Parts: sequence; structure tokens; C-alpha cells
Amino acid sequence: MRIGTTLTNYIIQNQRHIDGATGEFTGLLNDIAVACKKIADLVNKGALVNVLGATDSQNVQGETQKKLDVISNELMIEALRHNGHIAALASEEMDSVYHLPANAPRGKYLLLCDPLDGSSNIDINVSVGTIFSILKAPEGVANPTEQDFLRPGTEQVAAGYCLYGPSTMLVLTTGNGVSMFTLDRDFGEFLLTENNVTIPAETKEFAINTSYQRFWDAPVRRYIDECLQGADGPRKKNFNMRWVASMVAEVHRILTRGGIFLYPCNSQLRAAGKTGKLRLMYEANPMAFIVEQAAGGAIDGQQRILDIAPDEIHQRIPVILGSRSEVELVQDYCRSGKA
Ligand code: P6P
Repeated sequence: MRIGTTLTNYIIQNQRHIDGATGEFTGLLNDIAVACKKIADLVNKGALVNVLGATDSQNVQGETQKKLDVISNELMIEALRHNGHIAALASEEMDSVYHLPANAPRGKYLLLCDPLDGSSNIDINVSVGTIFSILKAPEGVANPTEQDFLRPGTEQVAAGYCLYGPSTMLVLTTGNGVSMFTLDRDFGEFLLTENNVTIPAETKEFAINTSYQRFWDAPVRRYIDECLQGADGPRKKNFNMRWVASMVAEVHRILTRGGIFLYPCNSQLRAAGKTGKLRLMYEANPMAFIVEQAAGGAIDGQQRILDIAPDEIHQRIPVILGSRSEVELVQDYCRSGKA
């Protein structure tokens, strides 16, 4: 009877192509997978284990933390802090960089994560996910600072997400294409179910929260209006719309059947002093790495997300990603500024 390729075997097989690979990278991804399996278990049990609902605390973003936001963050730390594969960790749920206990061994990687993205969907039983990004740690630094994390997305050594949906799926890139693994709960292993994922260059599906339409900049309004005009308009084809309010679910749909996801900046966000909603370091960068590795595009409207030099760990940016021809069209509109 065939078992299939487990995540661990896949990483070991692929690690052979990485110069100087010491097995530490495999250990790190295994730790992340363990955390994701535990989070998947709690997400799946929900009310049965009293993890739904909100806490009375807010994160650095000023957003009320769901119980599972806090628990998922704690599980990610617990899975990593004693195993010697990372030197430090940054998370959406923590104001500053997490430093390992003094007696914990230090590894050669930095981990950034959104432990539970889309958590507003938890209480309504809609898909949520964990997003992670891996950078090389500075050599010989026992407690890396925020500055050590502020590297452009092109320096990521790996990125991925775990989608807690009808299936629990872990999607990963190490810079050599995108692979998808599905959790077999019977024996607790992520098994390879899709390799060399490629996003169709063309699409007829867009994802944007249209409740902000009155705040959009002209180029975004022009792009969406043209999609809505359908076959009678300049695009000469009808479009479908989706909005899950869970970036991991949106990106997974786009990896699976194409599409474009837009979370642009707008006049309302700018009035609140924000440069976007989504965070560069642990949402946009990992998703941009994955999407580009699957032949898609990922921009902030003007430039490639992966080229952005970060200013601070919780920095927000506009995000437009997905089927390359659509992303390029939006970029043309944004650069020309024409309505
Ligand atoms: P809105 C979830 O809170 C999130 O960060 C992304 O996962 C999602 O795409 C977006 O925000 C949803 O934002 O404004 O539609 O609630």
C-alpha cells in the first residue's frame, strides 16, 4: 500500500539541492507543521473546546484579538522556542520581536508569522489560515532585533501558509516552485497532493471588498468598473466576484484556478494614517513569494511587493496579486493614474 510523499520527506529530498543544508531547515519546517496541525485541531473542534469568541485585549494593530489568535500565537512559539531552528520570531500578535529563553539554543533562521489570518471568520465557521515567512538570521547574534527582520521579500528563503478549510492544506515554496500538502488526519501527516502549482495568466474572477468603493483611487475604480461592464465593456468578457475576508482562502483559490485579489490603499485608510490594511512582513511578502513562484504577479500598485525595503515590522501596504496579465493591467492603470 502506498503512503505518499510526506512533507518531511519532500523537504529532505529538496534540501539536497540547497548548498550547506544541515537538516536545520527541515527541522524548522517540521516545527511549523506541528504547530499548524495543533491549530487545525483546535479550529476544527471550535466551540467544543471553548476557543471561539474574542479576548478583551487588542494587538498592536488595535484589533480585538480572538481567543484563537492568542492561542495560535502561543502554539507557534511553543513549537519553535526550544528546538534550536530559529534565532527569533515576529508575529502579528506581538508588538515586538520574540526573543528565545536565555538557555534555548539559537538556530540560523528568523520566522515571521500571522498565526491566524482571517480570524474574524472563526466564529462563523469560515476558512482561516496561518501565514509564515522565513529569513536567514544574522550570524552570531543571540537576540536579533527588529532591524534584523527588516529585509526585502526577495531575501525570504521560504514562505508558506496553512489553510484550515474543508481540508487542512499546507502550501510551501522554498524558491523552487510551489507545492501543496493535504493533512491526512488518520495518521497526522501532510502528504504531497500538488507539485509545481501554476496560476493561469488570464482570469475572469476578481476579489475585492466593494464596500469601500467610495474610497477607492481612480485606477482601482477604473479596473473594477471595467470588470463589472463585462462582455459589453472594454474587457469583452464577463467577470465573477469573490470576497472571503480571509487572505489565505483567497490566495489558495487563485493558486488553484486563477484570479486577482486586491486590497488597495484608499482615502479612508489614508485619513486614518494608514498605508494599507495588509501587513508587508508576514502577509504580503510570503504570499507574494508564493504567487510569483506560481507564475503570478504581486504588486503594491506601483512596484513588486518583494522589492519593497521595509521600514518597520508591522508596516502595512496595498496588495494586488494573482493572474499575471490582470496584475500587469492594474499596474498600468496605477502608474498612469488615469481614471
Ligand atoms: P476586510 C483578515 O482580517 C485580513 O487581514 C485578510 O485575511 C483579509 O483579506 C482582509 O483582512 C479582510 O479585510 O476589510 O474585508 O474585513
